[in-house]
Amino acid sequence: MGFPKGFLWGGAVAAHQLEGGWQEGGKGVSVADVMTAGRHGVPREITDGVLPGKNYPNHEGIDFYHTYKEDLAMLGEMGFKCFRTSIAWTRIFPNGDELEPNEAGLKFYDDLFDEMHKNGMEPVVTLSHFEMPYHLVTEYGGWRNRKLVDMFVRFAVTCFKRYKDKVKFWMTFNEINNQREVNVPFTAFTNSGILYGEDEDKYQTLFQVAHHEFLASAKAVIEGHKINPDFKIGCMLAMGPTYPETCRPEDQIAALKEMDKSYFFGDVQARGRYPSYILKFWENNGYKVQMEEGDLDILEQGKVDYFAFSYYMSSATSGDKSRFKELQGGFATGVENPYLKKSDWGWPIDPIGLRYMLNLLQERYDLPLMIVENGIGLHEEPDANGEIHDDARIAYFQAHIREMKKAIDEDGVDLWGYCPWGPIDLVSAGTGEMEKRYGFIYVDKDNEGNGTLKRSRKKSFYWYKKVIATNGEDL
Ligand code: BGP
Repeated sequence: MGFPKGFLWGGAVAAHQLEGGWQEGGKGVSVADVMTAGRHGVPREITDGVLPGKNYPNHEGIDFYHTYKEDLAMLGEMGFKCFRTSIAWTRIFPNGDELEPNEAGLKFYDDLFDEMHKNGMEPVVTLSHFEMPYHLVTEYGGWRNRKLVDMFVRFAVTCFKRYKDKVKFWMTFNEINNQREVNVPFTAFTNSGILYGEDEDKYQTLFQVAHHEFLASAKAVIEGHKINPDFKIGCMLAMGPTYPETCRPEDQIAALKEMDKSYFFGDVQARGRYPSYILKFWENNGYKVQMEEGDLDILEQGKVDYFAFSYYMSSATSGDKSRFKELQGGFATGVENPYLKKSDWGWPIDPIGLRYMLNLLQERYDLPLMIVENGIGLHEEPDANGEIHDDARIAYFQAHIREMKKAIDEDGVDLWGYCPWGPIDLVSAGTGEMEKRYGFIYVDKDNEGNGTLKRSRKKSFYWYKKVIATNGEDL
């Protein structure tokens, strides 16, 4: 009973949110490098290239590019069994359209993966985590352009071949469904390198972009398995249940339709075909997705081996749209759930929603699952003794891990691992702040970029260490 032997306890980060070294080792400019720091409630600005006098937090990150040895040693001290990070596409192909990779970039990840193994961690690697070469945006129009499929596959195959004996767990695109709200420029830009035009039919573009990404992902899965049949290559979606506001049947249908917007991406990647509800939606609304002969076979052959997802919150909806409000810091609309408390950034906290989500995914896909992000962003300052007593974080994780355990013990869910987001404080993807802290390890740096970058262990560091040591028994 409890967590299975070999359960992958770890943590998750993304290259652009912590590495820094944005111009080192031959790295090219990525989309993350042209986004300024925002603030809670103030979106990040996407600039046309890198402009002088602006604050670009991802340029330095937390300097992990130079400090990864010390940082991995600290995470190793907590007993991490795995570590999820991404490969910055721009370190390997600085512009994205080169035919030959950049050796210095490849070498950096060789060393990084070696260091993880040295510290007892299995690398869990995302190929595209909210970043791509900026050149592919300016020259090709981002994922609107089918040419990106082959460029991504070249990038993927280069990584698969180089790291085939060092990395077993892969993911193609981070939160591929986190662009379904076409009114949020940030997610469309980071995931697809596109900014929608004023008069553009955004859904038409979104579906075409998604088709290209599905193809790229499926081709990567097919090629990856040829390179190493033991690879486990997963999809990665942002998932959280949408509850109906009441038991009115209209609310139930609204909730179901809302969930379909996310399932759509998982259905294609895990079931290998476009689901009937989306084909009908296209037909009814006159959307035409351009496909070439053989595309559908590629999707079918390139099904993923496991389903990875991030879980931060649930949401709620109603059949009556007049009840909708802007929620979660402007990132979503829906109705308030009066049963849940919220984080400082307005994200509802719902541990039971995680158990519910695990069940929904297990039933729908019947694949092994991996929680590759979960956590709470908090405002934190060291006290007079330089200590951080992050009891709210401990309480958050205790509650979520308890529900994971029920999903395993009582519901029969096949869960491979758990990677809390940002085990070391890093740059927030949504706001670009340092102030939205997720870590077990504190990093001395503020929103303006001031600070010594010194690392220190928070109270939760010792707590999570104990959780891992007891395989989730002592919470
Ligand atoms: C997910 C992203 C991560 C991460 C996390 C927390 O959507 O995959 O990159 O940043 O959200 O979000 P934020 O950093 O905006 O608090």
